Amino acid sequence: MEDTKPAEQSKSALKKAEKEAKKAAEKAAKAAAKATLPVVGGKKTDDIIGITVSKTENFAQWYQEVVLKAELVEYYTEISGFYIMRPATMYIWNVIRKWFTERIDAMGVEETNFPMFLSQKSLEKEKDHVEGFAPELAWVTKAGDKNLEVPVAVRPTSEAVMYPYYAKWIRSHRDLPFRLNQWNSVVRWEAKQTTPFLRAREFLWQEGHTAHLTEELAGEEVLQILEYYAGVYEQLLAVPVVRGKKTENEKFAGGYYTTTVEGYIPSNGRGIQGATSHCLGQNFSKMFDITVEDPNEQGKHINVWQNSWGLSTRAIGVMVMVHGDDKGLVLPPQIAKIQAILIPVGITKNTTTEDKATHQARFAEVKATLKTAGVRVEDDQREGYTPAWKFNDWELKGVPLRLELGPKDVAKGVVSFARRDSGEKGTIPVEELAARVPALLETIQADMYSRAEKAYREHRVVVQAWDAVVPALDARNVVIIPFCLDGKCEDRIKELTTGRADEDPSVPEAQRLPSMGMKSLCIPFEQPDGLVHGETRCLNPECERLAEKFVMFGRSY
Ligand code: 87F
Repeated sequence: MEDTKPAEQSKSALKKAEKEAKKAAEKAAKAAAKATLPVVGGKKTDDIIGITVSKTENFAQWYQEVVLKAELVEYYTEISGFYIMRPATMYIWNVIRKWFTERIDAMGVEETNFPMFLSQKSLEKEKDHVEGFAPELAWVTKAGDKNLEVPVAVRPTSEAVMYPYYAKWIRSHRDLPFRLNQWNSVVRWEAKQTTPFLRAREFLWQEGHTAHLTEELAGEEVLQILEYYAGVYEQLLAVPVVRGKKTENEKFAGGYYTTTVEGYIPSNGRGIQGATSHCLGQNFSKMFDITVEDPNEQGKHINVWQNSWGLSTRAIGVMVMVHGDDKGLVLPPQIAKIQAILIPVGITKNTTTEDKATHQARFAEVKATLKTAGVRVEDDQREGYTPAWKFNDWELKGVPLRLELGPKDVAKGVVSFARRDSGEKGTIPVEELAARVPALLETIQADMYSRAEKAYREHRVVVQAWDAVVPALDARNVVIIPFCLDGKCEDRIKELTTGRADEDPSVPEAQRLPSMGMKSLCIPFEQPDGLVHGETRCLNPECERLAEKFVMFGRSY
């Protein structure tokens, strides 16, 4: 090959690359064929329109079917662990983005966009905390057919990308607070099983990175942001969360302390981290040399106090898991692109032309009235589908309110409705629509939150006897226990609660509860009564220490 001309050489390289690409594509297609949903009753479940398993019977498959069939995501079968976010998802994400942006704007946070690649060198700066995450880094090693002189990593988070520039831009205490936020995607090459929204190899999030003069100022912001994260969950997604602080074991290793909002999935009793707001302390400002001159002492430099905070599309997955039912997705009205779907009913071949015309006119009026009232309403006048088929279709997609208008309704001057969340049905007089429908949507939002809040409250149990811990977990609870806060003790608690009961072959696999041990979810800011300092012992029977705090533990995502 030595005497082949360069042009030919690159031609053959191209051919080789093409061949390899073709092979890879064939392999991916095979994997794609396997990645479809399982077979039920001789039919592939993805050929059946509705959800084929109940949420209680097989939660994992139920979830997969809901996110696919409600058209939130599609599997990107080319590369495993990646998902396509379809418009239904992006609508929700954009509502969250708008709500959160309004609030951080008001705080003075500005929007930015940094490159998606990290150099080896900048990674080395924060070596200590990167070490643990190294297996998840994705590297680009080639451009075209040439190896890069220095490979670059795809950002898994942007501290190491951004902070060299913070060092450059932050000069004086007058530059503080310095606050930037970006909405982007990050890549973490997860080795664990991936799940749409909850654990994907690429996900959307916002990451805020700020710098302050003092610990106190940084601390205030940490809590302010945490409250907004709670707001995203509670006010938009109708999902309750517990606010708290992470233990040393569970905090972001590079930071000073981590605050978190923790959610709960009733179907399997697992806890799930909702979003985190970290105070990084001066750790990164020391690593990256981000300093300002001390306003009180000329010539003296102080390292800034930094925070970072992030909320990802995982929130959407939590919402699906909490609210969905056997018919599919159930959307809280706040985040529903279509809040009410108006469907014509009772029109048959026997309906007179005149009645049809009157119905058409009323139908259009109803829709216009609702639009004017600020309701996100659509109508479904598709030909060739029965009303019943349409009902199922919109239920699957989670539309909060179904409105039906038939000749009988027209005669009575009403519109019939059916709530997606509760199934409740009724009628609303046409002249009251503009007031009643928005009110009903608010009620739906509030009721969805209340039901989820009740489920969480009832499954968040204070446990003061060690032997009651595993049974409480098996009953799908998260537990709040007196704990010494020691990291080794926490590791031991995980070991001690890792059980085998669910490996029992006599129990059908789908019904087996997770055997995993529990980890700490957070130290709730709101502490239950009953811990006597200097008296109450740590609940771990092997632990000799006194309890410092009530800590929420659970099996978790
Ligand atoms: C995975 C690979 C490499 C989490 C990783 O939480 C690095 C990391 O640094 C990593 N997974 N983290 C911690 C992220 C901390 C922090 N960053 C800004 C956030 C919120 C947004």
